[in-house]
Amino acid sequence: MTNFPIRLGTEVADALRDGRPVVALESTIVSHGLPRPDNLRVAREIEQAVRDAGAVPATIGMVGGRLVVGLDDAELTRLATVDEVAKLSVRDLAVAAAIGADGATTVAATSAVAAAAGIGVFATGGLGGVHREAAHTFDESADVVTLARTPIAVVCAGVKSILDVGATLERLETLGVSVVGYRTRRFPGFYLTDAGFDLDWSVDSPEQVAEVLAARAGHGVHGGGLVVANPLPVDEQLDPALHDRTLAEGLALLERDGVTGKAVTPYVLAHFHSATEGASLAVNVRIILRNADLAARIAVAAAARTA
Ligand code: PSU
Ligand code: MN
Repeated sequence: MTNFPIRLGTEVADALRDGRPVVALESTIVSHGLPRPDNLRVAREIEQAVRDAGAVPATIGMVGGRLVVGLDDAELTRLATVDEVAKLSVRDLAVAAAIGADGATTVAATSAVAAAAGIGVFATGGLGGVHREAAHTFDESADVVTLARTPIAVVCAGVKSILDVGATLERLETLGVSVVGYRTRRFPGFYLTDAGFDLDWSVDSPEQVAEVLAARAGHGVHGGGLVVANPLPVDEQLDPALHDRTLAEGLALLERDGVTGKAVTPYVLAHFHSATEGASLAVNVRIILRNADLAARIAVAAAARTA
């Protein structure tokens, strides 16, 4: 079976071999989270933000059944523009590989694949989590349970504000996922600077995050993930009134159209992007670029410790 091994992009393979900083990036944001044609441009900008901060970007996805860590530009373009790109969580990876599918990896799948490839830092927009109707629907993103067992630092602007943020934080606590605020003791709400929940811990610098990662490796106790919650500055967030209105509409449409399963998140995000006439898209892009920059600086600090 030639399809099964993970293929490392050349630049990523070289960097990992030499102990240079690498940042994993997901592809579901590109294929399902951002509207075309902005998605491809933004995917390239995210990679550039990682490079500008001194690390090598490794965008992860599946092309023709082959898992790739460090998609090249043609592969990135394919995942951004082809219609038949599956949204792949961890459970989908082997099936999609066997079938020879094209697929984009979620936070869960990207984390698992990145860790398997030896990458310790990952940047995304907002984590998946517990959905608001989860008490009835049981809809909780596999991002949560995967982070419980995957040793990776994920830089994000909290969890998506379309979710039940409090319930998600409780689940992260139960499952033993570490959560630190980056220069804040308040958990961010993705489009919004503050989701309304306190955090126990705050870190001040990329070096301090690298210190946390080194301490965990040194203790050998904790095999799970570290969430580094990086809020947008208040003056860059989506207008809270517009946010709340759009979210209420989006949730009502979800109900009306009977959307369930993995279609839920892309559906609500697409509603935001069209209903806010691009305002949420601009905010979403800023979130990802800021997280890519911070993740790269963390990877640089972590690589400097081991050099
Ligand atoms: N963050 C974004 N945009 C996205 C996502 C996260 O800014 O599109 C994606 C991630 O890939 C995340 C997924 O893992 O949404 C969560 O989907 P679900 O709720 O079906 O697990
Ligand atoms: Mn779900």
